[in-house]
Amino acid sequence: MTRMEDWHFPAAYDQSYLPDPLSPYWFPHRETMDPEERNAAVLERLREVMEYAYATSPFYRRTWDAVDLEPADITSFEAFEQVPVVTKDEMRASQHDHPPFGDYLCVDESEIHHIHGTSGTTGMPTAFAIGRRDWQVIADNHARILWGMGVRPGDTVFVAALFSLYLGSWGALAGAERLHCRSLPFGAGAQGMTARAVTWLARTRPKAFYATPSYALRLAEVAEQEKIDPREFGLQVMFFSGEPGASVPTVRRAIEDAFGATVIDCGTMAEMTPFMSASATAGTPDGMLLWQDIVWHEVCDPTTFRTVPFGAEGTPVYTHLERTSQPMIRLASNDLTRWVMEDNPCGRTYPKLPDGVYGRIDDMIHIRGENVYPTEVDNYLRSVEHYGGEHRIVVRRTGSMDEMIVRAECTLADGQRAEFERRTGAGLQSLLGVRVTVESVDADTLERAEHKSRRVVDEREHTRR
Ligand code: 8LE
Repeated sequence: MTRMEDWHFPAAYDQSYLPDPLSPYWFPHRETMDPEERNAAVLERLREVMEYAYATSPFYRRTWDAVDLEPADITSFEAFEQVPVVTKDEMRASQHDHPPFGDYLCVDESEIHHIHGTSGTTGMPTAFAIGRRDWQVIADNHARILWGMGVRPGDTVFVAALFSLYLGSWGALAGAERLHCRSLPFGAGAQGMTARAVTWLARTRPKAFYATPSYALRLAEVAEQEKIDPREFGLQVMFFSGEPGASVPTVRRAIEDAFGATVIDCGTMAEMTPFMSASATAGTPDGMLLWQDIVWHEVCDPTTFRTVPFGAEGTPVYTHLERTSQPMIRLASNDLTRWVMEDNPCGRTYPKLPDGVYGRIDDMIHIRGENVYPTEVDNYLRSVEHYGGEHRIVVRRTGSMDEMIVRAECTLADGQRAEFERRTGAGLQSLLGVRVTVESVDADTLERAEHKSRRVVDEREHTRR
């Protein structure tokens, strides 16, 4: 085995390194090696990361002592799958008892370089503390993944996401900077900013663009209102994280058609930064590859947290291989996906999520014995003629019956919508297996998301978990 490029724990990358300009890979060996050989190296690394966490974190020590587990026991992936998963509630409890960063910080507070967090709109926010050296490693990892998307030194990268507690924008920026790009940290979310983004995109004609998928669609609408064709921005690569969309077929097509660019899906969770470790590439633009030598991604049964076979559906569970500050070891995502192992056209030997991450387990709507993913409704509506681009899903109980109402924007005049409502309702019903009442509203009347969309209004809250 040739040595895996810069494979150490703690990780440290040569800050002057850039690949051969003609190589599609940042680290040719790490990316294309025999996956069994890579897995063997990862298994050793998992033990190393666990030894580090056991020595530096009362949180992990407590959790593992309780089940009689020691890092040295991790001699197989089967053993690793028995390591208890970490939940968001446990992290919140740890931060409550050991404010502000919890007793899984693992580095001295003087090492902290950035503090981020959850938006905290529901419940207590979680604080993310990232060490100085880790930040550099994150930048290296993201630069490597951006290289895989076809972004090169000197390219302009336009970041159109919130610069605040949200890690998405900062992570994309750190990668672009390390890749020696021209970074344009435009941001998002302030009054009038979307119209200004249109102006700046038209003036600077960036090669690459980062946002949430919802926001890209919003931007396309605003550009059209400003009488500018988004194709004039000249974007070539648009990469997205934060929510399902880039792998939802009709959403992906709508973005591709509006901007004329390649759409790349990426993203795990903010806690898992380098969150771009699940990402498509220029040569394999569909779905997301799991860059297993950066973060170890498992797709697991959501009750036993054992991995499911390739081909099956499950929930992602993530483990950092290179973080020393707040390393996550088997973090449960509560998301849903399906994974496969096949030959990737780009030559990388990573497993793949062919349909991306299609939703969160707790966002799934349980109605009359059926499970409905909000993304299925989104995907369907975008294929319907005269759909106005935004909708809400309302679930309510009338008497003993649950009913689902889809409030959908329609571009037809008021008197001509009965057929749209009937046809769309019938289409949704045959797709989802539940009766759906469609109520149309005027186009451009429902609020658009500047960050992540929240379209479900469940009025039966007591029946949800
Ligand atoms: C489907 C990954 C990042 C920084 O962009 C982010 O949004 O992190 P955050 O705020 O911790 O939210 C993580 C959750 O967003 C995931 O658990 C998943 O439900 C959703 N998510 C993020 N990226 C994607 C995604 N869902 N596809 C994605 N590409």
